[in-house]
Amino acid sequence: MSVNKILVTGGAGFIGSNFINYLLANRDDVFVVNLDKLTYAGNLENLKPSENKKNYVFVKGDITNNELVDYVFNKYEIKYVINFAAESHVDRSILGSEVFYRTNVIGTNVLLEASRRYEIEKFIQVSTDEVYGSLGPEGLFTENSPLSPNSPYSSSKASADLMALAFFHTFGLPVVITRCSNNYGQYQFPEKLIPLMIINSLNNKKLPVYGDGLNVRDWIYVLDHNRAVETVLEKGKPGGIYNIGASREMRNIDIVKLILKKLNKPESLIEFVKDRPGHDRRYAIDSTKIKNELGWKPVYVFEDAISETIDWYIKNKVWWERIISGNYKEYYKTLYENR
Ligand code: NAD
Ligand code: TDX
Repeated sequence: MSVNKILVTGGAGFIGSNFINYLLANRDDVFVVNLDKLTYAGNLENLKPSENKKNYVFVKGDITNNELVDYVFNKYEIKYVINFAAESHVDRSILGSEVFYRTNVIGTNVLLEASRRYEIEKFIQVSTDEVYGSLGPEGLFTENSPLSPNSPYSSSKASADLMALAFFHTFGLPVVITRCSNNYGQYQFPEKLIPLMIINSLNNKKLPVYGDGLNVRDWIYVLDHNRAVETVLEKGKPGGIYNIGASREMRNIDIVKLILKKLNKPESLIEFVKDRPGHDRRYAIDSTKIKNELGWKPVYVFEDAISETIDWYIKNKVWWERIISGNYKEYYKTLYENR
């Protein structure tokens, strides 16, 4: 299949930038338009490997802006949409939820309506395992697990999923939904667990572990997620939902200890702090469907990929120092001081 004009939204963020760099390094049958508002989480430095390519263009803008979105679809004759753009951090959604519903719900609606008008070939809604809520000690999320989101963030993502499916059922828009587990890798914004713990360790700062540290997340290397989205772009069935995961469950405290060990730092840096309100206990993904139906499977080994990720943050101090010296300081203070 030759995929051509692809609109990637949120392509200056963590997963979107890795996706664009991956796609453009591996194929020349695509033209990528990256539409990104450049919020605090968007960073064009992430796209250095792609920025000078002839089959890549960046448009700064907001997915909730109807006129701009229409202009982009029209000008670039968009045939495929991959919607990564979102407010993505649970803790920020607890501090203030409005922008989450605006971007994640209204923004998705604007993109779906434009996709109808321009009769696109496929719309991938990049969703999350968090829409399923929280698991007990046993069991896995399948695509048939009930939606039970617990945070403003995950409820906004679940809302967008339902809207996207409604556009498939009502209008026949070829929508496919992906629900991936927790990603790690290069260019992840330092507010998320793994980069936050790496950077604090490197700076000999306390490592704030929420609650008892026994919450479990199922980790996948970002490039495996990118490969899965590419597979869904080519072969995903319209109206379908695909879970994506690498079956690597870890307790938060074990991730933190692993990082400290790798960096030769003492465990005395760990500080247990007040829990996140409504903190989901455990996520774990069953990705049998995408494996059997589409032939994707993860290829990166956790131990190697986490080491590479830690090395990347060691080598790319300039990248994260610029971030943590700006508005991030205020955010960190609000969330962690006197917690
Ligand atoms: P991120 O926060 O790093 O990046 C989000 C990007 O979206 C940023 O570049 C930001 O500028 C852009 N953006 C935000 N609001 C926008 C708007 N209104 N218009 C245009 N652009 C806007 O997020 P991420 O971790 O890369 O996540 C990408 C997607 O994957 C999200 O939809 C998220 O829900 C989903 N997801 C993330 C994970 C994870 O572990 N990080 C796991 C599963 C699913
Ligand atoms: O300082 C911290 N201390 C801590 O104990 C932070 C930032 C997190 N945690 C815990 C909370 C979670 O149990 O670590 C775990 C991971 O936290 P996050 O990195 O904030 O991720 P999570 O809340 O699991 O959500 C992530 O995965 C699903 C992404 O941020 C979402 O965008 C994605 O949809």
